[in-house]
Amino acid sequence: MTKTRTENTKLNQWIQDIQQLCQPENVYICDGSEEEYQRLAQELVKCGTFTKLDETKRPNSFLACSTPEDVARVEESTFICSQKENDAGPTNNWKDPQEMYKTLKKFYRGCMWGRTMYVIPYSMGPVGSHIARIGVQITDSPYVVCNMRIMTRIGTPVLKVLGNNDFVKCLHSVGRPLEEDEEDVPWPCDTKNRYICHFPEDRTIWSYGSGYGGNALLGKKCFALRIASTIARDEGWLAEHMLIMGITNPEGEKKYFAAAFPSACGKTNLAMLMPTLPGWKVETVGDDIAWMKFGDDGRLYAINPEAGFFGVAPGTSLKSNFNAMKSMECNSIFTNVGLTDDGDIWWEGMTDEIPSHLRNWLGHDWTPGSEEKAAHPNARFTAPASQCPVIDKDWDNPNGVPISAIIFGGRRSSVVPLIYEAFNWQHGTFLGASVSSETTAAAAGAVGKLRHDPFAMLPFCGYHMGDYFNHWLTVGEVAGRQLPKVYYVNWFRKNENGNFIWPGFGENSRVLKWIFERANGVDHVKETPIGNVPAEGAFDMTGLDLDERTLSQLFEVDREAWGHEVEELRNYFQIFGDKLSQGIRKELDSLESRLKG
Ligand code: SAT
Ligand code: MN
Repeated sequence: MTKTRTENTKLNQWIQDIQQLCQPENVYICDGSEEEYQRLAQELVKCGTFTKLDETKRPNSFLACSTPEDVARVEESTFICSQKENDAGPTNNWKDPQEMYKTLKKFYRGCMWGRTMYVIPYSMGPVGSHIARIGVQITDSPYVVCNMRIMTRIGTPVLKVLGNNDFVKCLHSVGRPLEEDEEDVPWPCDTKNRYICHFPEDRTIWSYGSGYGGNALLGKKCFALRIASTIARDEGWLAEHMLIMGITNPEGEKKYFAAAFPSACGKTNLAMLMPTLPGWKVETVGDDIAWMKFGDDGRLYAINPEAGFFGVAPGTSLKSNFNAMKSMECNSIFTNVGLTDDGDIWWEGMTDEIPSHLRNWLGHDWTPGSEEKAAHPNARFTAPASQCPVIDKDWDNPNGVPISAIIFGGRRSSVVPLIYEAFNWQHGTFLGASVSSETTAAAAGAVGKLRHDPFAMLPFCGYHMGDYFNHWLTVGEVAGRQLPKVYYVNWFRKNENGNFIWPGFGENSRVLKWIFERANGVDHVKETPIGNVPAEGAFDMTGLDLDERTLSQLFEVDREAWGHEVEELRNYFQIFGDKLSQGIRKELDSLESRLKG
């Protein structure tokens, strides 16, 4: 008999309650061991969810392909169920918690028939770190268990640290009960009834119907961002959609930056960047989420609450992200990519040489020129962070790393220059609030449409976004804090012919260099109405072959275009009503008058 109870009274009660509600065939508490992972992976191979990749090409790695309807986060089915509607705010879908519990209970009743109910104790952040938090996910998806084992720290050591304390309750079901003797499908889900629900006051997540990414791996967006952002508000810290990177200059001096970009805008690439500038080095702490707290010394310290990368596969290559490719050489899970004839994986942009034949993510024969894609545009790799060749030596440090700069950015084909710097924290908060980006395949819906995405947190903020801006302002008001400088970057500006004007990737180290030098107080800026840009000659362009016109376009601030931007923002900010902080209003007004000045 495997153990179905723990030493935590509340957890035992909860397991019992959910068992009664969902009526699984078995209950299993995950210990997090390698042996357990292998066993589950074998079962997944048996039922057709996993294809084992060739052991010599991609050791201990698997491919899973979802149904075509379950391929990304579903924002329209994502709900914040706070007691008061106004606490969810205008950017979230709200539902009354009691109503939602009632609705969902109907779906959950008997939803795990014929399945095993897995209980995954997990820590977001190094086990035992004062910044880390513990959650327990119940799920009927062994695919989710395997992914959670890579993405978080799971199992017995977590239960030990948890003791009899509280935890974030995360319930997940794919919503596909099995009748007696019914054979399972490779990707069980219930796409007609998907609900990703957050109950911030109860520190509870209930997710139903989807097995994909952020809908199902509840430690990631649901806990580490939506629930954690509400905890952070209550406790005075920050839970952010940010990568964390260490950067070292040729003299050996090191700093850490955190950077927020919307999903699929290159956070993973930036976090693992290989600088083209000689002597500079980038090391990775995290590629998606940062939890940050001010230390007693007044500095801001960040941990990566995750333990793995869940990165976008298409476009990732040895050229575009060498370190990501190395991270997924073994012990990885691939979802919705192509399977080559020799048992390895492939996606658009992975290699210059295109396989002459493969099985695509839909399970169809694929040859170059096929109408279908080899991989879904939101196909993902799940790889252990520890396998990243440039993982920072302090990535696992329970005390976190000190942050010297915060960078915001998005995909903007026009208007926004390569880089500019906020005048101060309040202005920086305004820059975060004004992030907008062209949409990507990370969420279901149209791609390439401009949408406001404040702090890159639009789909991830667990409470009223107006209160969230205010929280940022308040955090900066406490005396004695050394506030990081704030930046806004845009790698994606295009010229009149529709071509990117900035080479990006490793060349982005030039931008990082300027930020690094600014953090050291080097004073070479030019003030513009929107913020400081590098002064003439202050930005390292050595060895870059860019024409004069492009150079001037990179840092160009077009007053007329920015005038429209201000109008647009003023219009957008109206949705926050009374909750829009004075500080943000003031910054918008000042920007407008500087543009006119
Ligand atoms: O939320 S996911 O983990 O599926 C990916 C993302 O949107 O960044
Ligand atoms: Mn993300």
